Amino acid sequence: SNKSMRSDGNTYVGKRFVHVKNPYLDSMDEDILYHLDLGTKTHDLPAMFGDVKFVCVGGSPKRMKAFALFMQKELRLEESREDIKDICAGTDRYCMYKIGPVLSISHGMGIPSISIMLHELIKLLHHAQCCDVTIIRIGTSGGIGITPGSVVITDTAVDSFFKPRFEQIILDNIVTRSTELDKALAEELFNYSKEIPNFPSLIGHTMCTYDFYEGQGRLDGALCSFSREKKVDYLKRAYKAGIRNIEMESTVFAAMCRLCGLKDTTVLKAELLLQCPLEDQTPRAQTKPPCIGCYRVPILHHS
Ligand code: R2B
Repeated sequence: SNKSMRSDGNTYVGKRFVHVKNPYLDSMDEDILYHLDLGTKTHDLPAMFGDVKFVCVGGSPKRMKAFALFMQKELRLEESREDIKDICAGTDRYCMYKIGPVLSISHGMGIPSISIMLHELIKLLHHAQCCDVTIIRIGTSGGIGITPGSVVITDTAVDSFFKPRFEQIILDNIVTRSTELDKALAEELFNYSKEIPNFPSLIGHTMCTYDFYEGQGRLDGALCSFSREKKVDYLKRAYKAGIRNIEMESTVFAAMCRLCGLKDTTVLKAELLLQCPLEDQTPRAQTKPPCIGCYRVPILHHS
């Protein structure tokens, strides 16, 4: 059957288009995607992006360029090597590369930064009439009670209270949105990862915080008002609640993508040692940047 039911309550038959939920957009003469340096009047978005099927997003522009080059190799599109140019070169907010049906985009650090990018990306995919799009955040995270270097495939993103929700402030209201990710996609990626030797991976909940230091129980920020014991107690409780890593974007990513009809998950390399309760965090700067290996999961079987 080409019917699929998702936890957002929608049943999809046949092609699943990316939808926007804004009644004003249709009546706008032009939609300017400010931070991507693209627009509906200045660019032929269906011609440029209509064939996109996979969108991979990650924090740093350099890493997303490296990922694009890696994809080019994997998809054997190297002959067009000189074509690897930043589509968003007119702005230094984000970078974007297109390699066949794959888009690689950077989103910066934290919820506000990824949320601006996602608004404009979702509109872009909608204007381009893309369908059946899978979006994967590939990035870095801090592991809890797992071997450093493990890749955590997120089934559910949770907030700092371990709840599967994202609280979006809209004007002066708080609107709570669900942060369930696509469980079937997480399982699929996990199964693929098992085919790769020496590739420690697991499925778990990912906690998303608003801050890298106090919000993640770190003792090495400019401010720290809690004890080591309180930190360890918090992380132990997080572990018990099924959380295996911490980062700063997954709740808004999950909330926005599911509302707009994108298949979504996050594949995050847990790069810092946070083996609660035995070890303190290793400062991020002392750990190696994620290796190209952490990209392999989403790539291998979606060519
Ligand atoms: C992971 O790494 C960044 C902080 O160092 C942040 O963007 C995140 O989620």
